[in-house]
Amino acid sequence: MTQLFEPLQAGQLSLSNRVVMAPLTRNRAPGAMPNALMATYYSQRANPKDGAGLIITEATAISHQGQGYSDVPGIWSDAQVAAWKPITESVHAAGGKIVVQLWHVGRVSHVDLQPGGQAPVAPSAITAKTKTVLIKDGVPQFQDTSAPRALELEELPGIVADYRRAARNAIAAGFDGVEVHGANGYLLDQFMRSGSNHRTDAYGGSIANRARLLVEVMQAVCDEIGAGKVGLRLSPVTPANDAFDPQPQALFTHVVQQLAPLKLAYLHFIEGSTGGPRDFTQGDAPFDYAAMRAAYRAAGGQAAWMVNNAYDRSLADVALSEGADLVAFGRPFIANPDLTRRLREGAPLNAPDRATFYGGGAKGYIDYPILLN
Ligand code: 8OZ
Repeated sequence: MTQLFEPLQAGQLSLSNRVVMAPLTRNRAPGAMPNALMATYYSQRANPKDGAGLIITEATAISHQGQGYSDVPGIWSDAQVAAWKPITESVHAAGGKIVVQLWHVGRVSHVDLQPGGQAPVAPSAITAKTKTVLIKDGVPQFQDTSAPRALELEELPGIVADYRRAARNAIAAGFDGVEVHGANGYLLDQFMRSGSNHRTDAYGGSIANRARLLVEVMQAVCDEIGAGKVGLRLSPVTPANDAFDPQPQALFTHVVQQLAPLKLAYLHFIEGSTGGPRDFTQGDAPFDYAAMRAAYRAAGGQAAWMVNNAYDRSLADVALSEGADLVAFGRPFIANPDLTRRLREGAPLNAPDRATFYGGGAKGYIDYPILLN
């Protein structure tokens, strides 16, 4: 028997089913301002029976400095809080639950997107071998990221404070909670992994030092809004955005053990390479997700365990039977607002159109059909 369509209490989040809409960058928020099109998009996917038990928004910048792509939304200003409100209201009116993903891109940015055209910031001044998306004259273009500068030790409390403010803003905007983006080679992941962190202060070197910023951010966010409204996304072995560490098992075991006392709502793992092979490994040995979860539970961690990456119905059922609590679906939710119904009924899925993933308007965004009758 599958549990996929049964309710779950994850911290303070009361979810009507275990199908989660994964965070998906769509680049339809010019000026970093949430808008009415986004309200339609999210509320289409919020039906408690046919849609997501939980919606995680697209990655949303906690500060102007945290921006790395054209037309992604932010949640640092009062105007942005006001603009998110109709979105959370329409999701709630449809019966859904929604958390906002809090994002600082670190070095995955471009001077054109930074305040005053300055260099992006990073743990160390090492350029990421990756691309960002700049939209010029309405056309998305992949462009090399700019050379970053290393953050000063004195600047790190300000980064933590930016996460804290974003969490406070999220609650003011009507979100049910937040997910901290600790994955995919962005700032917090850059600090955790030795490929991007060559610091010699208390935030570099040992695993405990490299995990320090993430742990401080999680504590601050939990302190601000309550841990039962907080989730975290991690991607232990992804190579996304030039992320690399030779010992991911030891690193992420330490991270989850540090988080165990916090009483988070959920932990969210991208298994393998983001949007790519599930069996991708990096570092010293194949990654053992079950061992990491066992270490977290042994340390007293009670958060719901969310899994992601290339799941379908049968893989989801296996994961739930083996101890996962929630399954996040990304690309299938782009093309199927009623994904949960389709999974339940074994109905065919609409195929997503890659050409409209990043940027544009209603096309490929709010026009995917739901099943009739
Ligand atoms: C795709 C394009 C741009 C950003 C991530 C926020 O990978 C992203 C992202 C994905 O987490």
